[in-house]
Amino acid sequence: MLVKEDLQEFVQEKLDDYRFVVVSNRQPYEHVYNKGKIECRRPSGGVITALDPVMKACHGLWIAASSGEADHRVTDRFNKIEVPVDNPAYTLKRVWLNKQEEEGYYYGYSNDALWPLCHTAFQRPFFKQEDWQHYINVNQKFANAVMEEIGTAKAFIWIQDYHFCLLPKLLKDMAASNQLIIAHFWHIPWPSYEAFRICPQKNEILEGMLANDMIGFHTHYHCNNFLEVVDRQLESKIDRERFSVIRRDHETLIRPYPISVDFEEINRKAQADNSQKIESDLAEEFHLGNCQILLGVDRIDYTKGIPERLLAIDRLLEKHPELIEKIVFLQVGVLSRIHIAKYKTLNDEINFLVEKINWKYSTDDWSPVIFTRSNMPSSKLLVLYRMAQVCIVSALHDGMNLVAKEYVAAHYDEDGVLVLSQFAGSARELTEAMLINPYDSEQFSDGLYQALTMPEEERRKRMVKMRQTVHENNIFRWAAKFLSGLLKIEFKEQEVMVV
Ligand code: GDG
Repeated sequence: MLVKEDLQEFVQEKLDDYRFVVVSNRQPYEHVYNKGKIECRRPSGGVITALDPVMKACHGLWIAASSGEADHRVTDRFNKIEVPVDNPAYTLKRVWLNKQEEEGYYYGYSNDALWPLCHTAFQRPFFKQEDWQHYINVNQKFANAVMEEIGTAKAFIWIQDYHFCLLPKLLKDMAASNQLIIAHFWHIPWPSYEAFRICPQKNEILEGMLANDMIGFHTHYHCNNFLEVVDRQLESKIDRERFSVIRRDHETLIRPYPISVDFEEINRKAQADNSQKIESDLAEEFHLGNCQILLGVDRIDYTKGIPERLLAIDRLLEKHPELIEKIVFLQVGVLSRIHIAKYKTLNDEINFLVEKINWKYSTDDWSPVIFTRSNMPSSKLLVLYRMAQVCIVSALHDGMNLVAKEYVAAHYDEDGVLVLSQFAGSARELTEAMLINPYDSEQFSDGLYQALTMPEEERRKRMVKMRQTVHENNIFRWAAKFLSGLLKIEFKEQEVMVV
């Protein structure tokens, strides 16, 4: 197992001459007003969950878009702030976007075009010329922010996700030759050629991305899709032996690195001293009584399969009325991207289903579904994971899905059953989960029933195995493997672990 200190040492040793810079759209900490006072909050989302522990270990610079109304009040004249505020470990530089940029680049091109294009969730992507123009401008704005920080110094730039397809090329064009090592991690699925070819800006996107020295995906499957798309779309050489693309004398390595979570930290926090108190508060807040808890935790997004999950709960209670008053399904669902019409419709659909199911089965002091939209503090969330007998991850398509791994890491009691969509990247590693097809209500609801009635011995056997997997393949190992892959060093864990 690789720990935080090993990654720290590895970065110091191998990237010592280089500034370490991460670029993402979402920032790891935002400042907001609460009752007239400035408060620092952690936004929800997989990229932040994964990268924050890495940055705490590596002490680099993270450049991201501002998102909190009080952000500007706490940053210095270079738009920077040391974070986390109570125990600074790295620097956050904020980029300010105006309303039109946010609308066009974030809600428009990133999330109404690229997001549905890359996920097979049967939602049509919209490609609007003005959104694309904002996407270009914002990528340039981030390129300027990076260059403003690094000047002529050598730097390793680690770009996150689909918001920045053009950034690698913009940076390479602006920097001196050999000044930058640039790598990109793509957190969502990469689609097949058939799906990708509808994108009007496909060549610009591929050209931009192939300025990277390496592109990482969660799975081999996404790597193969990417290579196939490049092969069919651009004049280039695909080196199947080295798993790379060569275009105009520049080589881009394509590699699968399944992302993960900070197992040790989650495991520790889930059993913190105050966890008993948090547990009883949660039971009271959500009227959980003695019911068996089935838990869902997601950003409200059509890729996460939340209506499908509700339909499976409905079917479960239809087939097994003996579960009435014995179980409760608690969904923690933070609102996300609500300016996009599809998300508004999804929200209405979820509300309708929750009401319908509760109307159908509620008794005097019991309702089967509890839905909370508040962003839960992680101390509470980790205890809730541990309290839940079953965690339901029913994504229609997901790059990885960290909720699945967090649930496993929080179950220090080695109990609990993970019901996991076969279409989430995590299903490839967590094979001891109860795998379901979210589109198949019958099989899905049968999976839930099996999870609820699984003998203890079987539950423990599966959970122990999954915990070993997440413990071993933790977030520090992911980062170290990614970086060593990039530096073309043969990854030898023993070497990295020497203190
Ligand atoms: C993208 C890819 C890939 C959610 N609600 C609360 C809360 N969360 C946290 C969870 C988890 C994170 O948000 C969600 O991560 P996911 O991986 O499930 O999903 P995406 O945001 O879609 O992430 C995904 C990921 O990138 C990483 O590569 O796995 O496939 O789509 O950490 O815990 N956290 C807190 N309160 C909440 O209410 N504290």
